[in-house]
Amino acid sequence: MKKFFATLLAAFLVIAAVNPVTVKAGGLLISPRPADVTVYVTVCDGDVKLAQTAVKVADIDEDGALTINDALYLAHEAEFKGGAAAGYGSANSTWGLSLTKLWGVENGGSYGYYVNNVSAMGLADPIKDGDYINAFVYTDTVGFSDMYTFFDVNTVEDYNGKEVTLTLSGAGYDANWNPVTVQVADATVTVDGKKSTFKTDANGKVTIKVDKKGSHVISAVSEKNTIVPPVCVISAPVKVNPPLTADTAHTAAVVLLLVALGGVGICVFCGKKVNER
Ligand SMILES: [Ca+2]
Repeated sequence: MKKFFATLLAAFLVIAAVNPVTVKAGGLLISPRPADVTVYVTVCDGDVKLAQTAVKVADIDEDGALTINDALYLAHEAEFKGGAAAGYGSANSTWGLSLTKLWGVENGGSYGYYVNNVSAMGLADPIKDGDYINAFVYTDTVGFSDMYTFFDVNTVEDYNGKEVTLTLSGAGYDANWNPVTVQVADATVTVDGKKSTFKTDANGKVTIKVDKKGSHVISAVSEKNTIVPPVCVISAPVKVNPPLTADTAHTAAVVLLLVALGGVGICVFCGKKVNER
């Protein structure tokens, strides 16, 4: 009976954990925990250092919000050799919270970061579940000619080895320095860092086909422009075991029963033989 109540309590706690509700306890209102926020962090320094790494964000800097700073810190903590202490730095400056080190590079503050391919205002910008955060080190720290580029899709799931068409765009400026999106032509697609034969056309479009199985990081390089590598991750179909139907469950139960009965039969038979000796 004790075990029954313990199981019941455990089940209740599990249900309470997955369904947080505001409850009253001793006259106090206990608010539900905020929902988990997972974002996908990409870091580039000339090439792709980190490709859409999933980061479960926590308020690391204790400013009361989940921000780009928290996500980048945690991405380094998880993936950079030596953790965030070795590879990441941010500090308050005239322009607010700013990057001082990205992927181990300290270049006096020449970094860029985008959320869902839109330039962020600052490191303290709030983020939400499912956001894609792309941070990069400027390779041209004199003219800042590095153009942020991105594909029209972040991921291609269940990739079956067939052709996929991607469009490569870049963040540019018009004559009045207003931000505009431009097509990136003549860029060579890379697969896991290696150049392919696929090139973007005048409209930034390219149709690719990857023969190798598994997941791959699709990016691009350009001989014409200095571009921040875009990232699209394609992943192979996930094998899922067929669900257990009533029929298969019934068959499995019958087989198990027969095996068990067979075992009992052998034991009885052997026991009898031993007794006969
Ligand atoms: Ca924070």
